[in-house]
Amino acid sequence: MARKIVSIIEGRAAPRAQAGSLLSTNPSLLTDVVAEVSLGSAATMAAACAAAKRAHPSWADIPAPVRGRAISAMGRIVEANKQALARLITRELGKPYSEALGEVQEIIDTCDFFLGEGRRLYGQTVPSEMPDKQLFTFRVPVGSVAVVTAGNFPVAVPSWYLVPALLAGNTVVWKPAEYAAASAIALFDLLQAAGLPDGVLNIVFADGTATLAGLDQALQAGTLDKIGFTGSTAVGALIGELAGRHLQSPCLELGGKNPMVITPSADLTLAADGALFSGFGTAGQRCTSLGTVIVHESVHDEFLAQFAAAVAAAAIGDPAQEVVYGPMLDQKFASRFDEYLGWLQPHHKVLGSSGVGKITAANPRNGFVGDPETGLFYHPVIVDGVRADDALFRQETFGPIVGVMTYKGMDEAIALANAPGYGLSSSVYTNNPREVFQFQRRISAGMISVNNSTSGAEAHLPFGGNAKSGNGSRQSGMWVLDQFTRWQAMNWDYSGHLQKAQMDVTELDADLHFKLTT
Ligand code: UN1
Repeated sequence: MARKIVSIIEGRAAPRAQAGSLLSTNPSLLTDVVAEVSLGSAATMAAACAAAKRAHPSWADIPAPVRGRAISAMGRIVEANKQALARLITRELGKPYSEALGEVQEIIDTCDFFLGEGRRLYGQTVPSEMPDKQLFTFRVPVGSVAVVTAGNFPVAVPSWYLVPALLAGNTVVWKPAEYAAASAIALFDLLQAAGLPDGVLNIVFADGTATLAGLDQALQAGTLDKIGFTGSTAVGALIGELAGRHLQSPCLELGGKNPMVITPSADLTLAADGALFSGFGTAGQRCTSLGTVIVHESVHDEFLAQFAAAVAAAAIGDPAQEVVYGPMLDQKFASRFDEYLGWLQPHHKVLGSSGVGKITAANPRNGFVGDPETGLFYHPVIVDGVRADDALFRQETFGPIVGVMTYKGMDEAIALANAPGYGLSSSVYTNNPREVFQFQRRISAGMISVNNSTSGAEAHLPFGGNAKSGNGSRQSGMWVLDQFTRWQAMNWDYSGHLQKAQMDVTELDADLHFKLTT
């Protein structure tokens, strides 16, 4: 049964269908409509930001340890609903159920980390250069925050923003992906159940154009203090430009073309396993998905044979069953993936499946789990012989496709790994410690895996990228607090007279020409 979903501002449902509506469908069973979503307009977005701004002072006044208790409750409430939420993610986005459970666990982990932060949120006491004077620092909330997220991690990645933002005393407007609306409203309901006052967390459903226009209106009205965005590099640049005009620095988590370098000393079976998981898990639709394998020429043939065999044998299909991956998230990703397949060239050798493109009765996949005709299922594609000037090498290809190329020396491998100009995740397979640190020092990525896949970041390490992958902002753990708080410095002079810094400082009489006489 399709749930009817509307934006919720200040605890009240926004008027229905201000800007039309859309259906969120099950990508493995397209006849199954999961939700009917009323879309808001730019005015809806702007109204939500104004509501968040109004709610901010009283939320910031609630002591941080009390806000931490709310985060604790969120974690327990999500935990008690783990299976139900995971089932909904599998139905709405086609993520295999075991992965969906992992995704929900990532929210719980995030809450577990930040509930304690409510009793820390440390500032410092700092000695003054004057007597009878003290210096302090405080972390103060930024204010009202808009969080715009993608649907490939429909609840975990949003929680990386929502949980620390709320804990730190900010109020939030969340704009989830429209095609993930049912999962989003479920998380919203679970977080609300922790007792958040009206207006502290608001949710808006809107298309990209209305969202950008609404953010612009809110920035101009002074009701929006920070934007968090996870999505494409192109939209990230638009948001960065908009925020920059108002002297704000957004938190941007964008795309990736994540490399995996495999050196001669690597365990090739381990590398093939890692490449399968990071290349094809979530049908290659993670920001951290493997883009290109850069394998030393001496082990290329052996690695490729193992990788191709693993991919050919992988179970693909019904995400409610034990599969490596299910359908594409939504028709728009399926259509784009069809375009990426157009980048295949005669010099490429394609491996990994019994066909290329959409899996159908006429273009079957050996061992497919379920009925491919009901959904948006695609063959996995390994492309060997990728060259540095191929579009497939240079650009993100959100979907089940992995390029393979060779290198001769480590300098060349690292140059190729950096060449596409992204910088999110990366991986190196080696048993040579020297190579690990060579790679670590020179790779442009924000995240490095050693003998592990490019995916699978833990919820308390800094997550984020550089260059086309982001503006250097980091989420997760203590690092994300720098996104949602600002440092405030205070000095308190209780000497009773004006003491001028730098000028009235006591000087000790040092003999700088002193030499030992030996
Ligand atoms: C994303 O793709 O936006 O590291 C996030 C991982 C997950 C998160 C990915 N824990 O693959």
